[in-house]
Amino acid sequence: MKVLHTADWHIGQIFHNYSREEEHKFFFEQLKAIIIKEKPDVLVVSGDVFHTAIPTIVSQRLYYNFIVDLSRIDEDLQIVITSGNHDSPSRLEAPRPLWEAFNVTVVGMLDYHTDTDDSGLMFDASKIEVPVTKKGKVIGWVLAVPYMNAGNYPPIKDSDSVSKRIAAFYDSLLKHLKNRPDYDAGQSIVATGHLAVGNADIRGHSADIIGKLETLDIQDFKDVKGVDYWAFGHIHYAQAIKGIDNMRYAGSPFPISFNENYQHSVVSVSIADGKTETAVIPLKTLIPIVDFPSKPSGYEDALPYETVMMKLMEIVGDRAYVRLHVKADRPLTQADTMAMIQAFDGQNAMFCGIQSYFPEKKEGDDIQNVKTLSELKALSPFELGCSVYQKKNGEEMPEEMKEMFKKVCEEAEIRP
Ligand SMILES: [Mn+2]
Repeated sequence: MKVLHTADWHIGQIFHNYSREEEHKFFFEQLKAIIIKEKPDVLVVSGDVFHTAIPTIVSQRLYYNFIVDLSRIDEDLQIVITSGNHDSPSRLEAPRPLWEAFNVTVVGMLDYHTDTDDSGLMFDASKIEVPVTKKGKVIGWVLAVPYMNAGNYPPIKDSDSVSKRIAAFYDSLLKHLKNRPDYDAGQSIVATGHLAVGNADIRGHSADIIGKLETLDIQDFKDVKGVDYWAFGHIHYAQAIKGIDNMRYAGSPFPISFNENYQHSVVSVSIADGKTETAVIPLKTLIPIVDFPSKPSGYEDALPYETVMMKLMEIVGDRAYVRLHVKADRPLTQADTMAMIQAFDGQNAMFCGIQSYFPEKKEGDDIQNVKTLSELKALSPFELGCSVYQKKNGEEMPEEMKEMFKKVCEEAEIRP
């Protein structure tokens, strides 16, 4: 069985006020060419089809046109799409009966029972068991598992660990599949998921997102046997997971954030005679993301405003998303910021914000030495003001300003 694995499309994303429509079209053209060349039996899309739960009509049109187009270039191609945390499960799944006519299976959510069924499960497992057929014969299965909230994985005895519950859930799916009369051991099994594996390389995800990821422990997955390929989505950096054979994140098809400045790809998977081979197929990025002049490690190697401004003129003609990095050796005025934004006017480069780098806090800064509330209260407004100035600007308040500030403080204190 041959599988093409992709994920995290994020159709409809607005990136710093810019639409990604053209980039999605560019990716779809590449994906189409890859499918024509690779001839997979099934295309697996592991969640985050759309960027938002209520995609615009433009985004939906883009998606529908592309999937219909794909199903027409190859009548034998099956497509399996599952929801991610960004998708609305019900909205994605609503056209499920219509999609069947195009050989497309969409799973937005599990259908839960109020009680356990004959196979001891609290949900309809058959709904997510997708047979992959070739010339009328079932050659394999996709266990199309959508994104699930941690609380929605069925509980198991003697453990509330989310990780163990996820592993037990997949195990129960495999048992259910293998009990089907139309299952035989010669068929390949692919399992999807939209989740975060604990030992994955999470570059591409900003710190605040990581905090929200429910991670699962790879040790808990070691006893889940029988899956030929794990097709995961959620983490945007394409990678194979260490410790489990053939478990991969396909990664996003192009940078969804400034943290994703790396090679993007899709995965071609061949499963035959119980052996799985994967090949990473690189994708081209239409519009590069650029940290300009470069991403400094901190205040010391950042460049001052005037230098950045001067160099900026050399690159604004190039089509790119540009985020500026400026050394805050003096506070930027509103006019400075405006001048930077205006440098992009009528140019191909797209302004995506300014990051300022302030001096490192030094030992001995007054404010740093304050440990308790009573110590803070003991500082006069003048002392406090001076230390805030020093902290922000990395140098002592100039004498002239100190005198003016002292005057203001005294005048304020005289007032009843
Ligand atoms: Mn995503």
